[in-house]
Amino acid sequence: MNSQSSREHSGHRPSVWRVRARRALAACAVGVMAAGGLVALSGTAHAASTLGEAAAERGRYFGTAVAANHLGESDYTGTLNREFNSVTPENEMKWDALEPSRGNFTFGNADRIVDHAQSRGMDVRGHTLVWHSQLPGWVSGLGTNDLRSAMNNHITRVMQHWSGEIHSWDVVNEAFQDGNSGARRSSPFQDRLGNGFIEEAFRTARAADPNAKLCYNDYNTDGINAKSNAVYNMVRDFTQRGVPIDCVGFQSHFNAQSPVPSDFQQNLQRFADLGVDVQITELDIEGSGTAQANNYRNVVNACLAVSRCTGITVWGVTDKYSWRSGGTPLLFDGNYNKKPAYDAVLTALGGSGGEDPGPGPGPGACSVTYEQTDRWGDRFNGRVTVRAGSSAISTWSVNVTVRSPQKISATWNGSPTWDSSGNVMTMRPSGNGSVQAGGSTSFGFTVMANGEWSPPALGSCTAG
Ligand code: 9MR
Repeated sequence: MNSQSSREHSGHRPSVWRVRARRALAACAVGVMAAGGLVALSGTAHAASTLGEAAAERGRYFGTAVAANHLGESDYTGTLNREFNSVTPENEMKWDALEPSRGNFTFGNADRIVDHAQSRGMDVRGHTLVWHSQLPGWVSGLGTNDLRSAMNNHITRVMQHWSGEIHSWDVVNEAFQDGNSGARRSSPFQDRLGNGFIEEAFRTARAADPNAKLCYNDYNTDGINAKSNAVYNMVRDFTQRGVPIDCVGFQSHFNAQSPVPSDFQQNLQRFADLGVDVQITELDIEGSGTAQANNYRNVVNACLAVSRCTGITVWGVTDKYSWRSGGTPLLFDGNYNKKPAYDAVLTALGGSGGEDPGPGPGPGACSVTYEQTDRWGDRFNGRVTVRAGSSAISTWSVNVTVRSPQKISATWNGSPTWDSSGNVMTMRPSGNGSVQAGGSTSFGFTVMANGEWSPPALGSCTAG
């Protein structure tokens, strides 16, 4: 069924704008808290405790690939709704799903995902319009003129169906060969329409939905190599000639054979320097435990270090449904438990814990939580909340360790001393340090990043 007209008349308008407005308000609230300096908090401090919320506080989205047939599973949807603020349909927007025979469009499964996302205020990435894979046989069988018109018709019909509702579209996917040649991949589009098919697809896409960001998306382009050089040269050529392109997607499927490259950040940055946004679009990393967590942390830190890296999407909610069936590459295990990689990502984003702090520490003890309250181009503010347990404490101390070359340039609401390296600050109360049972107090500080944006490490709280 062609549901285009029903959708166009259903009054759907872009969720994107609502999301933007909400994020602006949230950022503003954080700024006001920070500007107020200060404060003895009572009750529990609020740190971003989900991936989406933490990423939003860093001006980015955190998304996941979603499969429509899992939306009825409560753990799946519960995790999706709680943690993520962007979705990419994993297969439902591919050519074989949307136009299985010429001119017959089937939008139903993809609509379910878009509707779900909109009802929760999530962004949607569109994936993907022109790709050699999951391409129905009827397309491969067309001659040159027919193929050109089928490609442009497909782009136009699909983009207009969700006009204004898709944050970014992967207009062309995986058009370059694997390996080291930097050459184009053979496909019906490449073989019949020649090198110009990518440019033509982007021009058609811009006309079809001027509100969508238009991305080129590929894999094994995450580091600097012959393939990413070829994509880079194409994007540079497009930007020089005014061919419409807004973003480049780096799929970031990593495993032992294809590890996170050490020049990942440098590669993202060189594309960003061309004047396009960069996005991490299909992140998954095989492995487990600390090693996997460290790899995820490196990827998040690379994105955070590049101001035009606008968001990260992991390629699935849970290991249970990953396309890498044996690889446990995602942030939630098969039972939807958070993995160490989850904690690493949340912490790298400046979030905290993710867990309810619960009833708090016992008598005569205290606990601490950290949150980033603001960030500028060269520095960020952090706040540590000290919470008393089930009895009052008369004083407290906490170690805060920043990572060189970071330096703490200012503090408030506490009396600091430093170790000889200058990286470990011991904070004690500046006056009366008593905190009533179950109550809390907080201190704050400014960290000059000097290029290093990881959050400080907190020692445990010592009560007096
Ligand atoms: O995750 C997708 C899997 O369910 C499909 O069977 C597969 C078919 O090609 O595509 C997977 O997603 C791919 C994505 O669309 C493009 N980049 C590589 C992804 C993993 O193969």
